[in-house]
Amino acid sequence: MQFTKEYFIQEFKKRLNEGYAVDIKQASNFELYQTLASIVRSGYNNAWHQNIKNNAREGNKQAYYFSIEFLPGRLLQSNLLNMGWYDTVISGLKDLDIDFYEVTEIEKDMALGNGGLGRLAAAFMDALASSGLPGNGNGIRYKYGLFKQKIVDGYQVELPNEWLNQGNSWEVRRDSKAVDIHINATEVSLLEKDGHLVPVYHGGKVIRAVPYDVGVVGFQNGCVNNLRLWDAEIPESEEVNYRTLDERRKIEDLTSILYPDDSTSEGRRLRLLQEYFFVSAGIQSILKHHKKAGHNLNKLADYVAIHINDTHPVLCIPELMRLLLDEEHYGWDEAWEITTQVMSYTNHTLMAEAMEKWPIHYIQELQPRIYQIICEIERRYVESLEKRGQAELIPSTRIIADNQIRMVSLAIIGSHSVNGVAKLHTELMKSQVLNDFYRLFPERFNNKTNGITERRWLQIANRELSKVLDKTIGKTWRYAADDLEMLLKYQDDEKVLKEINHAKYQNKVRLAEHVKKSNGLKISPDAIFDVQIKRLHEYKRQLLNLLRIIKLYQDLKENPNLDIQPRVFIFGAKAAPGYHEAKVIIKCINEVGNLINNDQTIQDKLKVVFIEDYSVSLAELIIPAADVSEQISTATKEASGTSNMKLMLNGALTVATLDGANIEIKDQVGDDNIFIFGLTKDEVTAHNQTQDYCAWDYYNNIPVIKRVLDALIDGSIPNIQVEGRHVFDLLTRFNDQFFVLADFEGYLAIQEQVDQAYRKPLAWAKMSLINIAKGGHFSADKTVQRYAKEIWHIKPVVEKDEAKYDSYQ
Ligand code: CJB
Repeated sequence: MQFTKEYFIQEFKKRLNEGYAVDIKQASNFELYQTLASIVRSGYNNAWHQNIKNNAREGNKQAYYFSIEFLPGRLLQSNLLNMGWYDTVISGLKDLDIDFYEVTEIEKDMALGNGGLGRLAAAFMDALASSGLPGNGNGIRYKYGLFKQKIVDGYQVELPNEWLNQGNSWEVRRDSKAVDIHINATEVSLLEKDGHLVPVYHGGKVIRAVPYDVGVVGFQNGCVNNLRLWDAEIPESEEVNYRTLDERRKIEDLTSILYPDDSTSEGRRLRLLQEYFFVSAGIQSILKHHKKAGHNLNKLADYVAIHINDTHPVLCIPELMRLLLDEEHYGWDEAWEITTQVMSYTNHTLMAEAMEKWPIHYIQELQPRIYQIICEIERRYVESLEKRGQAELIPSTRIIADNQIRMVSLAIIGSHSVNGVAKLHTELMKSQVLNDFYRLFPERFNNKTNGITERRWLQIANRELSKVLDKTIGKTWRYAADDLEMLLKYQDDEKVLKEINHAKYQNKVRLAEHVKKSNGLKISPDAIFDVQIKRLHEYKRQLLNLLRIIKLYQDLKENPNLDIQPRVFIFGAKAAPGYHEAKVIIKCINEVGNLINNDQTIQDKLKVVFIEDYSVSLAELIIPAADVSEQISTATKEASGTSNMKLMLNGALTVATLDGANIEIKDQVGDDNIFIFGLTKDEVTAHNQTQDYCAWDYYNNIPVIKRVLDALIDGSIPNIQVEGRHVFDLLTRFNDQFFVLADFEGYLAIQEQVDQAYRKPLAWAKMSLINIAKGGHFSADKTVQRYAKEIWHIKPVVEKDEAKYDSYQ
């Protein structure tokens, strides 16, 4: 049946009455939201079901993306858009006198991730379905999502984010697909059974993993994939082994928190258990499915590709080996062949401290059989290098060293593909950090530059600009992001440029209204909106931005008539709860903001806004309103970045170091349409090699640096006695690990160029237009299509066919 407005209205009224026994006028936004979500779900359930059946019937090879984080944000609008129902629903609700956008605000963000890594995983889910590719997610259904951030007296305070309190409209619990996982055995012995030696676990306990599936709706193609998130429960048969509340709570804890406190050994063990839990559950369920479809496990790689997103799911490798060896009785060589054909791995960071290493005894305690298998992988690996005459590469690449398991080594040794997430990142992987592996397995290494979903970031988040695009270049860009390039023809068209500026202005007004409500601060949409939104990390250098703000403030105090473009500095950032330095920086940003925002003498030329509780939904509000995008990490440190792509797509101009995907953005838009500064990767590498960097020299010899740094400790910024000193020490006594001072003058100079450029609205709009036009280059659809073709070898199973979601029951 055709999904018409009349049909929708009738169905909406009916379901609202059935579900809540209320009239529209009395219904709460929550009731309206639930009713709407139920209609949307019914609209894609059939396609979802058919998709699962088709894949099984046709024996389509499927990819399984294993990730400890998924950060989809809200799903109502994107599902509606992808189903092609968006306009019909908005118009229907309008007839019912319901404000659609107000209703969407009720939905809690699905925030099962910290930042870029989790958001990328969610973007890939959307892009896979939208490309008609059979690709599924496998992760954890955390009871508490990423913590809720409050700013109290300038400090970050973390509160639990109980996102499931009112249920999750998009999930379906699938009891029949539950699997059991044995952990904490004290001993493994071998027993003969049916002619095979079978390991028997002594001691320990069994946990039940219950999947909650979320349908991932493709863009107007009828393809609905599966995001499977696992919850931990106590199996009935095991109840007696969990007698105390404490023992029961341990199982609840397993899937409670996204990132357990890793400053304690208990927290670290819990994290490892989480990793094994979702890996084992996922692999067991894949094998079950494969066998149920009647396929032979020898042919697993013809039907299944398993992707290891960063090192957190690396236990996939020994777990698949375990199941093939112990349950399916394969010999080692065959099992290893199958495993390496199936597994592929993405590296997302080269920061040494982020490379997971687990103490041997943690893994032994968790699952002694897994430890045995890792030891055997290691033994055979070392032996193979000795045989190949490459024994010199053993120490740097082996899996077990210093009583620790190096997860990166296990990932690379056990996978057929290893990729980085931007050209520079992959080059650094190959030439520096993982060079010894590259020498051993050059054919495994490849690059897959990250991507973003234009649908969410442009079509949904930036309706003003979308309208301008529709009017100017037609609507094909909504289906094929590369068509945004058609905009280039209009780069000198004054009318179009003015419309782009006007759309931006409207988005700025919207953000300003939010800031008034959330921060009680009035900001002018005429000022430059200068945005830095990302996790708070020293290498991302929010501090560099802050030092410049202090410098501008000092200049204005000296000369209140200084001719600068008014600027609003907008930050959104969460610090890891245990990352002290990052929290200190948040405090400093907020106190500098307090000082500046309350100083009448600078005539509103500067404002500093820290938007608390940064999230995907807030990003949807902030990004369309940004004029300037701050991508200022120390070269070599940011693997890729993805906010850089979202911001350019929305017409913000990028101030960037030559790091991560900034380089590819520059290659796309050209040197004239981006503001580049700072040390290059070679300069950073040279400093690191020669250890010649001396931060004190910058402090002592460059007056502007001395003046700014002194402000941190001389009381001129109130309320940061401790934190200001801490930051001062980081930048001087601890020798400024991220070269903030080395890049400071270059940063000031480039920002001066930004200031000048903003004075010419049409020239600015032209640069903005070029960025928008080139934004399609970073479509996640294209990225996953490359993964599909070059790594997973999966093919589209659904072609574009808008009618499919219209078969509404
Ligand atoms: N990244 O968000 C995370 N978490 C990690 O633990 C490691 C890396 C980020 O991944 C993004 C997606 O690939 C990258 O764009 C970003 O540069 C990286 O920091």
